[in-house]
Amino acid sequence: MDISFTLALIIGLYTFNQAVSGSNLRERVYNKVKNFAVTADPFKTHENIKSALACGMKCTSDCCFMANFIQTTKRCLLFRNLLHDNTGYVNPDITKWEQITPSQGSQILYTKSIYRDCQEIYNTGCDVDAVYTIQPNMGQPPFNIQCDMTSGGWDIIQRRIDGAQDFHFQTWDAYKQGFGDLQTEYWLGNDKIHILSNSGNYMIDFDLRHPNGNWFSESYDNFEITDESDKYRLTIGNAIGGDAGDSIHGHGAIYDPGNMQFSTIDRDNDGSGLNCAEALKGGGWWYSSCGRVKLNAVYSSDGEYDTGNKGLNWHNITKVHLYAGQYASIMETVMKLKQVLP
Ligand SMILES: [Ca+2]
Repeated sequence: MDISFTLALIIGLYTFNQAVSGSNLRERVYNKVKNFAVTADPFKTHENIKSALACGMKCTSDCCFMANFIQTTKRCLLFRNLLHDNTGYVNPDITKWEQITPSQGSQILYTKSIYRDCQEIYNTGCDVDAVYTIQPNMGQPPFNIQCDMTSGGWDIIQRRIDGAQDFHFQTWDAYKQGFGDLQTEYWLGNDKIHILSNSGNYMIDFDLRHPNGNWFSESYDNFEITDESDKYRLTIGNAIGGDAGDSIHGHGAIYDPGNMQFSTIDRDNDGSGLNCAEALKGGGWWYSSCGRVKLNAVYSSDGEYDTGNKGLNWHNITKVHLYAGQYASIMETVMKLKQVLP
């Protein structure tokens, strides 16, 4: 590609991008990137596309945030999330459209602006549940997250579906970085939860599926955690609605995770003589001594909370709503944040 054509292409795409994203709340100009990997599959692939500009034009709807045009094959790949480097972080120096790896036949990238959270993406008119890239704090790296758009743009920080992903044996560092698959079961990571929850006034919602099939939920205001230097200490406000019952604050100080630091099987920061994370098969959590909520615990596939402490607990549901004569174990969980806008 000669220089004049490249320039024309850049000007064309730049004009185009300004037109489609001029109303974005967090307009952002990207720089160049040399090494990248796309960590998600494209949600759509167009064949026989004539130009990068035509490919970019395909990325104006369907919650598309990145287009990758491969000149050699004339393929146009559309993504919901943005570029990633090998650590899983979005490269902060990505470009709106940049000719990359010319030796492999030029690929040209086009990305839209990046948003602070799922609610901002939802407010652009995007209502597809998927993995998106957000940047809650402009001074910190962006990251990917599954957005619950069905409920209006919530940031999912934890999700369990069937127990395929272990949560119990994960170390402090694993909880710090995050683990699992953003498409299915995962813990977002304490560093990211810290960044997100400190970038505004966030509420948290717990969605919980009982083995009898019913979903329950409970919401709390003022959710945030400190950074690693304070061991991700939890602030969680009052229960503000839902039908699950208040298992966070409702059972007394010895069970209350509020103001507690995070503990894992290899880091005991709880208020008990035991290591709650290990002794209760509880996985990483903000244990006091110990707690009435245990959503990162060893999964119980039969829906029963057994005598060996195997199972996911939300006391007001699992004890009150008995299952097969035993305590129940929660089958599916979602922990999700949403900014309370002034
Ligand atoms: Ca302890």
